[in-house]
Amino acid sequence: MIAVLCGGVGAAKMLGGLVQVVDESEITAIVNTGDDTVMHGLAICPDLDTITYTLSGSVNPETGWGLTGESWQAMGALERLGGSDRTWFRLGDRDIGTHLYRTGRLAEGASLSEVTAEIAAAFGLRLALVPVSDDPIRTVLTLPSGAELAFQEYFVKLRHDVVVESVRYEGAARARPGPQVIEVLESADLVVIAPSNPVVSIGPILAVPGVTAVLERRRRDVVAVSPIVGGVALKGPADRLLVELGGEASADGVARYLAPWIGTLVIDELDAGLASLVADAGVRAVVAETVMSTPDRARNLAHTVLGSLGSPGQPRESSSQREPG
Ligand code: FO1
Repeated sequence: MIAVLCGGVGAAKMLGGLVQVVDESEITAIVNTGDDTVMHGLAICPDLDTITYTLSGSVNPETGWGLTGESWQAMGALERLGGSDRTWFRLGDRDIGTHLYRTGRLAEGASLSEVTAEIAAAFGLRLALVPVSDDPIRTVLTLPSGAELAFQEYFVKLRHDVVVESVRYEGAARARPGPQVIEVLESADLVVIAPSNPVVSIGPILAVPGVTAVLERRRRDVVAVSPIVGGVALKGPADRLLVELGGEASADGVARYLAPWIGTLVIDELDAGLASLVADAGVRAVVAETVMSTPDRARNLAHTVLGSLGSPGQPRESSSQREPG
């Protein structure tokens, strides 16, 4: 069984590659909920939905989130009533159906894990899609002025075009891991950290009590894919956030950021020259084509990730691998 720690778009593509090479039922996706929000009273879980829509073939290919072939009647009606202050976060008519269902089921007393499994099944998914916690976690970004932004205000309303001084994951310290999370991390043959933003997508997962303890223990079985290629994030603000929070926007910067919890980092061919710096961080570097611009490339990357720990019985450590400290 393979456990995958997931954010949104990059993780959805990675999962799309993995399901081409292993049976979908062998995969558990443990998903960030720090981006979750309530808009107009509706419970919205962008990363869970992005994965559901992508794997079911119904994601909007232009945005990577939301549904394909959407209409926007509800947003138009809302705009007439409340103006753009109410419609900066765009909810398509069909997408709203998902949020109505989730909100209704949560109000009936179902847990987020239960509702997520129901939605995933309705979209035909066979993998286990699990929120990292059923308790609310909210990523909050603090600006140099001291002002605080909820994640979607930062990401969508301000188009992540502001300098961030610090990030916190509200609620994470007291959040209980989702029902299967720790057990899956303990028993998985391999734990994959998808090429998602290390700060705002993977960070909230790592902040849930119990998660890092398992990863530290199982570090040699944990492989991450760098979301930074050639010094830039393929999507979103990962490059700027890493720098703003005192790290570096590079494959080796990702290695140093994740070093306590990963034994291997898959880095892009463009960054092959950084492999020794990754090794200096105590992380084994595997060089591959990591940009998943087509389903074939996602499948190839999945092969690399699955093969990165070597075959059973084979030594896992290459000469460039060093344990930290
Ligand atoms: N991203 C945007 O850039 N603009 C939007 O209006 C927007 C709406 C939206 C609605 C539902 C949903 O599930 C995702 C949505 N996203 C939107 C994407 C979302 O903000 C990000 O993909 C993630 O939170 C970051 O992983």
